Formats: sequence, structure tokens, C-alpha cells
Amino acid sequence: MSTERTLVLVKPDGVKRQLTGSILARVEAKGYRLAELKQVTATREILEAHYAEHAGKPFYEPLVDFMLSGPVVAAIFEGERVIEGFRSLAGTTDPTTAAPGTIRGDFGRDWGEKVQQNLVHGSDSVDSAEREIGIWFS
Ligand code: D4T
Repeated sequence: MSTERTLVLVKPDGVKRQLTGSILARVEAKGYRLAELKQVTATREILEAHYAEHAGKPFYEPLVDFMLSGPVVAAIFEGERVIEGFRSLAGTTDPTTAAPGTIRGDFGRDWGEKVQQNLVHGSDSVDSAEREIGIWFS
């Protein structure tokens, strides 16, 4: 199995709640290597590229607004099967029902918008990872 890279975002809710360190520590503790790290304020252009697959869906505009609501921390993690490994650590999309022990399950809940404030993003395939790393670390 070859070494993969994945894009991890700590979304504005995670940064605002000062959970960045706790979240990144879990990823490092599982054994993945932190290759790049920065705090950024996203732009609409970045988010339109990042969430292109969701354009036109009912949750798209609120999602973009949420992602513009504060700084985001963007990281590249490396390791064998890091893409599926991180998604397993993150938990399922809806933080209210994400399994305990996962990032979303332990730190997240529904704050009124069902699944929007779910703390983290992780790429879902090798192709998405390379595309998203290009967007956030160009
Ligand atoms: P990301 O892409 O952020 O790692 O999350 P997931 O892979 O778990 O979920 P996703 O791509 O289906 O959704 C992307 C992003 O949109 C928000 N969202 C999603 C939302 O606000 N309302 C919704 O109904 C859905 C499906 C949450 C994550």
C-alpha cells in the first residue's frame, strides 16, 4: 500500500471553540504525519472550488456562509490509508449521531443547522485529496 496524502480542515466551529489542538492531536496520535499546516480565512472562490459537487443543493449557500464565518485550519496529513483512516476518526457527517470516540461524536452536536457544524473535513478519495490540496495549498 502506498503512502497517501489527505486534506484535513478544522472548520470555523472547531477553530472558534479552540478544539484545533485536540483534533490535530488525535490524528497525530493515530500515527499520521503532519506535512503542512496553516490557518486561513477562506474565500468564496476557494469554497466554490472545494464544494463544487454540492453546488445547487439546498444546504450549499448556508454551508459556504458557515465556512466563511471564521478562520479555518488546513492541514495535509500523510500515511498509509490516511484517507479512510482520517474519515474513520472523524465519524459520520451528522455530529449528533456520530459514534462516541470519533471527533464529531465526541466534540460535535446539532446547534440548530442539522449537520453543518461538524468540525472537520477530510478528503474522500485519492483524486479528491489531490484536487483539494491544490485548492488550499496552491
Ligand atoms: P466533509 O465533506 O465536510 O468532510 O463532510 P462529509 O463528507 O461527511 O459530508 P458531505 O460531503 O456529504 O457534506 C459536506 C458538508 O456539507 C455539510 N452538509 C451536508 C450540510 O450542511 N447539510 C447537509 O444536509 C449535508 C448532507 C456538512 C458537510
